[in-house]
Amino acid sequence: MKVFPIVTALTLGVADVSAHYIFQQFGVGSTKFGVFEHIRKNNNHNSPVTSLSDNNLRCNVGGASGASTSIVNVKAGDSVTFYTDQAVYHQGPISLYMSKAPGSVKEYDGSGEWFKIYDWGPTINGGQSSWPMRSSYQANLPRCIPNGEYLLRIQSLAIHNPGSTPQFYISCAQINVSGGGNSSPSPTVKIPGAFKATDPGYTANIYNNLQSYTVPGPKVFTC
Ligand SMILES: *[C@@H]1O[C@H](CO)[C@@H](O)[C@H](O)[C@H]1NC(C)=O
Ligand SMILES: [Cu+2]
Repeated sequence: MKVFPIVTALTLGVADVSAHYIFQQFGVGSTKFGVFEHIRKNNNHNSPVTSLSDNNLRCNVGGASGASTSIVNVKAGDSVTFYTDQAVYHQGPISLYMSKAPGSVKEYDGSGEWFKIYDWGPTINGGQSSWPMRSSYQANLPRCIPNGEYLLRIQSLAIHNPGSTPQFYISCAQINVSGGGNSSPSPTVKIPGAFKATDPGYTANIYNNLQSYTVPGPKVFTC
């Protein structure tokens, strides 16, 4: 959490206080779409989600449905990008997950199975770690996933305060995949449920001679 001095908070105005970075724009190939055009809008000023049993871990607070969020057509294998309003400034891993909607993704609450398609972890050198803190995160969708509507979820797990509860910063995009294959992506997990308080990548002290790091959650699915 970033603590603003009172004067700053008053100057910004209560309605606009947004203390944290948020993944608010989606892109496909070289096209960058509008703010919250294909990403479900949160309603919590993007304070982090911190409970490992909170359904808001799926698509953030306010993101349980996407009735007013557009769906973007993509091809399996396409390059996709999440853009933030300001660069990520808390250390920790960034991951991408997908979950296929049983019907229209606009109504899907993310209660089904999720698989992971990408991790951005640290670079570790001599006990020191550096983390991928950027304003955009680009990856390619797997080519073999079944066609259909999906939630595509990005997660920044902030572990910058060892000894304090880690924080999740999350957004979900609504995508419609075509040109895919017949794979059954695995392993799958439920969210919440995928992250445990005992995960080494959740409890790690990143400042204390870090030698290795395992990003929490399932293994990344590859075709
Ligand atoms: C998803 O893509 C398929 C194949 O292009 C198309 O037929 C269908 O209408 C699309 N669905 C939505 C919700 O855009
Ligand atoms: Cu913070």
